[in-house]
Amino acid sequence: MGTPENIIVGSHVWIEDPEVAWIDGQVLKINGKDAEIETSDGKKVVANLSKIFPKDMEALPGGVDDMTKLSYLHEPGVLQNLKARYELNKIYTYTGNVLIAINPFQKLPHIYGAQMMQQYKGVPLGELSPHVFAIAGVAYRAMVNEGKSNSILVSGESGAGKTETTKLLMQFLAFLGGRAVTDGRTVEQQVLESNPVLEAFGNAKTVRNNNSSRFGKFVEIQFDKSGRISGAAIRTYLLERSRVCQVNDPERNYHCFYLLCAAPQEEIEKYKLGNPKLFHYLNQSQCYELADVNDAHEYLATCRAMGIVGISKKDQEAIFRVVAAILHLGNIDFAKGKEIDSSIPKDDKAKFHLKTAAELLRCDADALEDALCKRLMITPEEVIKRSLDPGSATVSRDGLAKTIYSRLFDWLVDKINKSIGQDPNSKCLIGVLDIYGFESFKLNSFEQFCINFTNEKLQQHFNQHMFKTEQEEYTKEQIDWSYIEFEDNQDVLDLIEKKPGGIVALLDEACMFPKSTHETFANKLYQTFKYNKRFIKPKFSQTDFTIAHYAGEVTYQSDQFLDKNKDYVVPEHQDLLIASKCPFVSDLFPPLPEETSKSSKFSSIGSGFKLQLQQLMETLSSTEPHYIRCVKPNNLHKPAIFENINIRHQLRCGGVLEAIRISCAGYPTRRAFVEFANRFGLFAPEATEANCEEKNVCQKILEKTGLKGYQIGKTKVFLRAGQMAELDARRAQVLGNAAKVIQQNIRTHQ
Ligand code: AD9
Ligand code: MG
Repeated sequence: MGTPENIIVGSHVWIEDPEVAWIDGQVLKINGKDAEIETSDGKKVVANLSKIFPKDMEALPGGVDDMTKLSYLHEPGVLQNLKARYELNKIYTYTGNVLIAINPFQKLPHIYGAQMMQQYKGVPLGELSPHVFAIAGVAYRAMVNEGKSNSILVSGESGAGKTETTKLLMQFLAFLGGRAVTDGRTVEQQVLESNPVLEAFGNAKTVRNNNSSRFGKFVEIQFDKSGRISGAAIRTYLLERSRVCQVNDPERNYHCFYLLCAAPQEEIEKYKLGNPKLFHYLNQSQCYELADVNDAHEYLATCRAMGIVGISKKDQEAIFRVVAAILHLGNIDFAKGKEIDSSIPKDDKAKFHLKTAAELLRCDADALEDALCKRLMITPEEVIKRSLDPGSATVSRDGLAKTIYSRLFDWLVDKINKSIGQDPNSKCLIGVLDIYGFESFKLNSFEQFCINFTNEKLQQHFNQHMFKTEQEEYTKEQIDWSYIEFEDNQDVLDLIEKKPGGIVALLDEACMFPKSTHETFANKLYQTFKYNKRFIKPKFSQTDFTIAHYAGEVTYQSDQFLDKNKDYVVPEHQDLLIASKCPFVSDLFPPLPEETSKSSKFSSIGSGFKLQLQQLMETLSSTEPHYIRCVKPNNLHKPAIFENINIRHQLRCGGVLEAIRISCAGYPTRRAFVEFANRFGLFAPEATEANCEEKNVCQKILEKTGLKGYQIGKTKVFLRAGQMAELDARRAQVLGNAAKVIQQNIRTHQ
């Protein structure tokens, strides 16, 4: 992307800066490959010419609404443009067909209301300011006109605004494809109301986002022949299970626990609840309330939304009974029993919660105690009841809580799907994907591994698609093109998912082998991938491993990988809940098929997830994709703060810059003939004066400049990376010379 040959003394340029990512300045001197630059904050710095980018001195103060309109398409230019727009509350910008959305962290009702929806209805992309509605509109029209399914992929890091964006997309699609009826439960209303229900049970406050989705979601909206919404299907991915039992300050558990504790008094008494501070699963963190959220109000709103998506009052009661039971489970503490290595409920308080949990789950209290404190050992000779020590009983208790909660979540998704209903005759759908972005924390475990695996998959899809549309534009303009190289991440995907021999497969193997530990697993990885350039063994660890992802290196701690990969319900827990007198509870635990319960055939979260992803990718590849990249402008969650370094990192991770690079490998700058002729007409005044056709004027100009490699299409000039900068430099020179001549003339005449 660099164009050092165009940089001369006096050029305005961008250079890298540790604080603001890129700073502008002016070249004072050039010594060989280095340039001395005076930056706009008054410093003098020396930088290699290859690290300097030309600055567009004619950039519009309010920025351009599409990055491809930038004269210089490079990282500092992109960042500058986004910043200029964000300062004016213009949070949306296109990069070709990709929409970049920067979280405003404030309500901007004027850009979303009914009036806006009306405005964006039926308007082609690019006619109005960039907007999520415009993207949804394009997808909808493409579907109606071409009869082809479309998808909208929303990505970005936690708190970047994916879920809010998804909801806006769904609102607009419901507006376009809804029926005029407002009473009763229409399909589109149910689709929209599924959001608050899933958020109550699948979202939680984290340090990154007060309403963080702890699961991935793909909503498939089906349409009939006339473009009306006729059905929908929601698929969810990998709910974070550990949060049910373990919450770090200042985060919270899932919203549903707190809103239930704020329910009307009658319910509180029925479920024997009270202040959330009383419950171990909630009081590990000191955060109980959310700013601007009233849990009592949320309880009622959630019940209302549940009603709309078709969950009966009776089922609602059962759902909350199970949620309350989980809170009581968490308060069953254990102490040492009489026998060695055995455990019993610690005190009267623990006994009370055990009894209450059993009552709420409609199962026998003694059976619950047994299921938590004992295990059956089946040997060829006999069945032995073995006791668990207090530590193991606690693990058993938490395991039960997590299993019940994740089954409850799956039940909700299933119920919503059944009640909205699928349209078997629908040929077209619009899929909306709201899935976790790339994650790299101080400590990274199995969850991050799966999340980053997802992102590798989506990145590959994105690259391939961007590349394809690039080529299509060239074909449309009838210009010659050759194959563009771009960095493929197939090698990372192979490392993770190849069968046999990829990390997921090796993890499964380790899980099936009883003597495995995370040390043996890590060792196996080190041996297998010794020469893999995407795999690194960190110097100072015997169990961590690093993957060189497309978005950067991430080091994973392997210690919980084996446990977290096991999708295993303890048979004692299964038996306990199947026996529940409440059909809702027993239905959460359908009996296992005979074979699987006997043979110890192991079911793996990693492989299951891999399969789900594979299906998702198949669905996506049968659709025309549209991309929205959400960006989080700062970590303070405050409006009007644009942190350059932070944003640059996200643009790099989201592949936005890679897409730009792909486009730079071809003909990144396109200019309509008129525009080009106006800007550079001064190189070929005779052609401009002769009133030639615009295309011919452009041709003349380009011939005169002696540039190589450009192309002239049907309506646009296509320039190679750096050529625009070169033309501008020459233009500045011509204009400068002209100015000098004028000045001299003025002087000689004085
Ligand atoms: V996570 O990966 O689920 O943790 P998301 O989904 O990317 O994350 P979310 O959509 O929940 O982020 O947005 C975070 C917060 O930013 C919201 O709760 C809003 O307060 C705020 N936000 C996001 N988008 C908008 C918007 N278009 N207008 C106003 C917004 N506020
Ligand atoms: Mg979200």
